[in-house]
Amino acid sequence: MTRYHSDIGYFLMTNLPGSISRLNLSLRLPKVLFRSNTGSRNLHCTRRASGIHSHRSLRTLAGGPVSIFDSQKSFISGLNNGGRSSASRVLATMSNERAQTQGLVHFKLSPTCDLKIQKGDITKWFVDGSSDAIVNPANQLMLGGGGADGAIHAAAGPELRAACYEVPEVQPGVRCPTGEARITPGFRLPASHVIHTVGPIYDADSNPEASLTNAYRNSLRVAIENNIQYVAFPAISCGVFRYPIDEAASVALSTVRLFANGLKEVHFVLFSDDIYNAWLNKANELLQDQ
Ligand code: AR6
Repeated sequence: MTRYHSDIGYFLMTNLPGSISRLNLSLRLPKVLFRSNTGSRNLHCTRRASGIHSHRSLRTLAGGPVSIFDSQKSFISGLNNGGRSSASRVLATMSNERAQTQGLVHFKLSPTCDLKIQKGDITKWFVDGSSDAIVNPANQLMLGGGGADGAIHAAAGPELRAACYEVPEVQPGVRCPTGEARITPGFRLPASHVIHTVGPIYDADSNPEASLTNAYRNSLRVAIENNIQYVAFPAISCGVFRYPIDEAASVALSTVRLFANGLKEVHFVLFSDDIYNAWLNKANELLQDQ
């Protein structure tokens, strides 16, 4: 598949030293045709499946080894806050290919499915642009909102809202009941699909743990039914819906551990340090023997 990222291509053409761009492009970028603003220079690159790709990370690449060190520092400080990490995982995730993502930590969910926890903006995430999906913590109406939902709609463009509008209402004003999930294309997002789910409003739900479990479980089920191989979750219900972070981490990780089989990778892309650290702590507790 050919994708055009003309602005990123232009940045690469004009800013990266040759050796750095060759090294990192071979590790991080999809099979793309980069085109400069003038359209006069093209560059084909191959990428291994990876995480977040943004102008910011490309700028970091231009900084060379120093910026890689900076990434490792912030990664280590995240783990130190967690206080209970596995040294082998730390080392494994400090390879060059991962150094540009923010604190990416890798766990095994099963022999065929990996879990990756990182900090970042989920709207920037993708793996292959064809069998990948980000999960949108939406509301029941499914026509956009604040938080991650608002950011996802803004990045996907108005086509996403139009596609959501086509999802049938199961009752007036409800396209996706709490705990269920629906899928649409990703439109202008780098990921190919969006899985919309509705987590519980913590203080209003009669059984928030069951509802949050359902939101994760049904998102995974919808992904598998649609031949998605890579899924990225935010911390569902941990923003506007005010689910306590440690409890949410426990529900999220124990649910993906049970129901991710059939996927190649499950990612958590977490916006803030406190949530990232809670997820790492819980993953080290629940997954250390896998
Ligand atoms: N990337 C990753 N995580 C993000 C991003 C982002 N771009 N933006 C926010 N977060 P929330 P909820 C984090 O409020 O609690 C909407 O109005 C955020 O820091 O987005 O399930 C919907 O329409 C938090 O940790 O979702 C619903 O009405 C997490 O994502 C309602 O909010 C979830 O916060 C859903 O509330």
